[in-house]
Amino acid sequence: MKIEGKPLPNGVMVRPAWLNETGQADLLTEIRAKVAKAPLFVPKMPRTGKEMSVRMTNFGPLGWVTDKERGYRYQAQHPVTGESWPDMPDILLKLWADLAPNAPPPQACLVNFYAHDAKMGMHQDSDEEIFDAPVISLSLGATCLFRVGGVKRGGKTTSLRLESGDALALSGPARMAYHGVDRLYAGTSDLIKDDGRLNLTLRRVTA
Ligand SMILES: O=C(O)CCC(=O)C(=O)O
Ligand SMILES: [Mn+2]
Repeated sequence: MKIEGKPLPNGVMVRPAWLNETGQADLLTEIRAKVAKAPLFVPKMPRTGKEMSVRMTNFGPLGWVTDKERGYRYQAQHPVTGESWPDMPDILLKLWADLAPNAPPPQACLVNFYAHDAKMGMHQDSDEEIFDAPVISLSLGATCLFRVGGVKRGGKTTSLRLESGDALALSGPARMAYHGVDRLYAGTSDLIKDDGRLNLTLRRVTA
């Protein structure tokens, strides 16, 4: 993790190298087996149907999905296979317990796959029914430039590099902070081929 300039906004917490290299490789193996049953799909923007640049799937009782017709939502089934989502890897439940010991367990784990040229626009995580639990994520593979601002769109932002194994939490005053991924850096990790990146994002959805 390397912060570009300014300090992190209140409520943004980074745990550099939360997961070591062996743990990252083991988690990737586990993710591959689960993704074989719940394949990556292309999320599409509500109304316009524009494709997002990440490919995604979910683990856990609920999954976040989006399509042109029905927009952003949580559902218990994979939109293509109709099957329940695979269970969350235990190490991610440990991550949640470590960083959010007082919060109820996470219900959704978004799995975002970034090819070398993928990015994610600035957005708030706001489709949950409750916002008192943090959003916690783990990065694997290529380093990315992550950007976080305040709770209003267009305010000042801070950029930081998230490396493979780094964990990030948005909690309290930063739970509704705008954030996004501006770019990936080639040649920063050998974990995922062709400079790819995976982000696992854990969220509590209901009270
Ligand atoms: O890839 C990341 O680090 C961020 C992912 C994200 O913000 C999301 O899935 O809502
Ligand atoms: Mn987000």
